[in-house]
Amino acid sequence: MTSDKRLSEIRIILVGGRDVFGTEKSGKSTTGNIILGRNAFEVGRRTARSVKAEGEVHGRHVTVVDTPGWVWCCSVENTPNFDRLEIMRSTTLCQPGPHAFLLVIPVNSTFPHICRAPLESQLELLSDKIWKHIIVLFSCVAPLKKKIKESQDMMWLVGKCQNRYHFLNIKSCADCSQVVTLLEKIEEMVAQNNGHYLQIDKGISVGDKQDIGSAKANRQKTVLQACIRDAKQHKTDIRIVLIGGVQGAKSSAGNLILGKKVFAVNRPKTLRTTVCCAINQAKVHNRRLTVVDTPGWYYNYPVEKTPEMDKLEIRRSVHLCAPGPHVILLIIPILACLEMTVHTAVEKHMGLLGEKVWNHTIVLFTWGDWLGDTTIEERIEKEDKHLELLIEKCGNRYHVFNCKNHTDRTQVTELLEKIEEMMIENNNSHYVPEMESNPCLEIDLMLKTTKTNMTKMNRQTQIIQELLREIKLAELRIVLLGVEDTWKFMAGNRILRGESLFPPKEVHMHSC
Ligand SMILES: Nc1nc2c(ncn2[C@@H]2O[C@H](COP(=O)(O)OP(=O)(O)OP(=O)(O)O)[C@@H](O)[C@H]2O)c(=O)[nH]1
Ligand SMILES: [Mg+2]
Repeated sequence: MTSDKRLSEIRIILVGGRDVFGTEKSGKSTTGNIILGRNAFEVGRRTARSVKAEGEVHGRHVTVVDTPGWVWCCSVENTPNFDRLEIMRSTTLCQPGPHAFLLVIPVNSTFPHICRAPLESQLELLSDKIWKHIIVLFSCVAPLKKKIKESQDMMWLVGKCQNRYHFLNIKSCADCSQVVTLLEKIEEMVAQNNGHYLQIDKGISVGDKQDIGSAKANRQKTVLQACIRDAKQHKTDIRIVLIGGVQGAKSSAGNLILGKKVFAVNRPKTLRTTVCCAINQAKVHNRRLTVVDTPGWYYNYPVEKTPEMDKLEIRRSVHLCAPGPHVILLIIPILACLEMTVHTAVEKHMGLLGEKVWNHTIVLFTWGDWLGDTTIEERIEKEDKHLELLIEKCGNRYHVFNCKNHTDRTQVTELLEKIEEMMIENNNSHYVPEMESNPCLEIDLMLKTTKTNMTKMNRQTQIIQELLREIKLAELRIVLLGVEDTWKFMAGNRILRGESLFPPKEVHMHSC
């Protein structure tokens, strides 16, 4: 590379998502540390805010900004506001503008087709001209060019960036040459952009962060006042119902509360794990705890679209712990975004239990590790007003769980204290289930009908399978029909991931 392309100063923003059910991190902070040649960014926990670090690197002054990762398959609209704002704030940390965005992806991860549109929405939120300034950085332990070439989606991504990519061996911090080559690739890209860095017009001012402070203080005060009240009075028997959307960590929270793995989490090859209510008990901190786990609903589904069986199960949950639960824990994963449709779905599904349920409900935020160094109060402030309204509906009661951390039992004791305070506010009364119709009888009837239908369906599947076995096709084109995109996407993905009985050799998915 010619010396006239060399820059005295380089400003870089690291961006990328997280695969929540797979490898998790993309490796942005590690990448930043390798570029700067020192431990400038914390790698032990999630990066929840944009952070800047700088240093002299191979004769250039290099500024690196690390940013929070979004969930790869979530578009901007489904990303919590706090994360969105922090990603946008990254640009204000490298004024007058970044020369390069490094889109960090672990080379071993899959980047499925469904992540394309979310990725575009996330990046284009920063600027519609951003693609001219991106280099795909494959974090790896060995360059795997073949792997990229084999993946249509990776090739699409590299193509979007005009074939700019770089392999960074994250296990080889001592190898300076890989950083020098990366800096040269950035300089090459800047030269192609006529020496320009990216001028951002959509960024937010750093000052935005300041108004978080006072609101946070107010909220913490309310929580503190509630905590002081009667904190020493322990109840001996507490009945708990867990309720919330699918994959929100209901079962994980149940296991954390009971201190043992009794509810199933992550059943392989299923879209959701808990399909009917389950009940378990344990003695915890001198209290006898009964926990009922329930099937979840799909987050933005109106209650009318939730299967009748699930609705009955949700209603049955409060009957399972007779005479009624002391608390309903409404599970909200921190990585979810609570906008209008989701909010309505929560209210309507909670409504299945009756109007009085709110007096006995505590919001339990799960995925506490997603907070990084931020607090839940900061995030509530930045989130859509619907989340605030929902918490208000629950008498401003909320708590945070990191279900991955089983050693920190204080998160459970603090929750139990909050439950006991709420019980005192409710004059020690538990929630009394509405008795007009008995969901248990309704479920019995439904099960009988379902059994007959299943027998019919199994026979039909058998016939189709036999037919397919006889006709050997080189190519198989399938049209998925149905009302809801989510279901079709899920079914499509299962087929494309090779979970079907007859996976075609080469697969393409088109949406109409
Ligand atoms: N990082 C992180 N992952 C979590 C946490 N809690 C749960 N998970 C993961 O989230 C996924 C779903 O957890 P579950 O407890 O099965 O969630 P659920 O709401 O019971 O799911 P369904 O029964 O399928 O509706 C699992 O892969 C868990 O390992 C958490 O606090 N942090
Ligand atoms: Mg579950």
